[in-house]
Amino acid sequence: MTHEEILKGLYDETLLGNAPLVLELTNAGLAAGLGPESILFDALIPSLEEVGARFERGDFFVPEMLIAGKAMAGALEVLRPLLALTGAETVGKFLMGTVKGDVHDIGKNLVNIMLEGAGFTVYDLGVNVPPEKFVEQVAEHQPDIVGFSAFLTTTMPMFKANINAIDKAGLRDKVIVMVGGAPVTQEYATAVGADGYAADASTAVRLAKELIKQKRNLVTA
Ligand code: B1M
Repeated sequence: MTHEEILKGLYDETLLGNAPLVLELTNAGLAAGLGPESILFDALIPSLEEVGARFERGDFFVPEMLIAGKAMAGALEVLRPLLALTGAETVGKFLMGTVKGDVHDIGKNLVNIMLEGAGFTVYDLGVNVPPEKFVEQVAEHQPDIVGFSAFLTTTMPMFKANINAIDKAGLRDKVIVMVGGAPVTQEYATAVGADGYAADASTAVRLAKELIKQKRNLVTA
C-alpha cells in the first residue's frame, strides 16, 4: 500500500468507526515509514472534523460520533510514545482536565501527549472534573500551569467557575491558567480571566513554554 492509500484508509475507517482496522492501518503506516504526525494531522484529525460536520448536518448521531472517537483513541495509544519521544527534561508541571459536565477527551489527551513530548510533567485529571477537584490538585501538585478543556458551549462557563474557585482558595497568583477546546476563542478566554488560550495542541505547547518563561522572568526581575 502507498502512503496515500494508508492515509485514505485511516480517514475512511475512522469515519466508519472501524477501530481494529484503524489500529492495523496505523501500525502498517508506521511500518511503511509514515510519520506519527502525518497519521494524526493528515488522516485522523480531518476524519473527526468530518464526523463533527456530519453530526451538525444530522447525517451522524451520537453512536457514530462515539465509535469514530474510540477508533481515533485506539490509534492515539499507538502514536503516544512516538509523539512523546523527545521528552528529555522537565520544562514545567502541567495539570490538565476536561471541565465538569463534559466528557470529550480526545483533544485534551492530544494536548497532553504533545506536552509530554515537549518535556512537561503532565497530571491528567480526566473528564468531568469539578472545580473543587482542580483546587485540591493544584494545591497538591503545585503545577506551573493548570489547563481546562471544554468542548461544548454549555460547559465553557466552567472556566470561570474554576478560576473563581482557585482564586477563592488563594491559589490564583501561584498558577498560570490556560484554556482550550473546539468552541473556545481568544476573546472568551480573555473575558473569563484566563492567562492563555490555544486553538490546537502544538500552539498549546508553544504558549505553555512562553507563559512559564514570562512568569519566571517576572519572579527573578
Ligand atoms: Co461531541 N460534540 N457531543 N462527542 N463531539 C462536538 C464537540 C460537537 C462540536 C459536534 C458538532 O455538533 N459538530 C458538538 C458541540 C457543539 C457545541 O457545543 N458548540 C458536540 C455535542 C453537541 C455533543 C453531545 C451534546 C451530543 C449529544 O449527546 N446530543 C454530547 C455531549 C457529552 C458531554 O460531554 N456531556 C457529545 C458526545 C460525544 C461523544 C462521547 C460521542 C464523543 C467524545 C468521545 C471522546 O472524546 N472520548 C464526541 C465526539 C467524538 C465529538 C467530535 C465529533 C470530535 C471531537 C474530537 O475529538 N475532535 C466533535 C466535533 C468536532 O470537534 N469537530 C464533537 C478532535 C480533537 C483532536 O480536536 O477536541 O478540538 P479538539 O481538540 C483540539 C483543540 O480543541 C485544542 O487542542 C486539541 C488538539 O489539537 N485543545 C486545547 C483542546 N483542549 C485544549 C486545552 C488547552 C489548549 C488547547 O489548554 C488547556
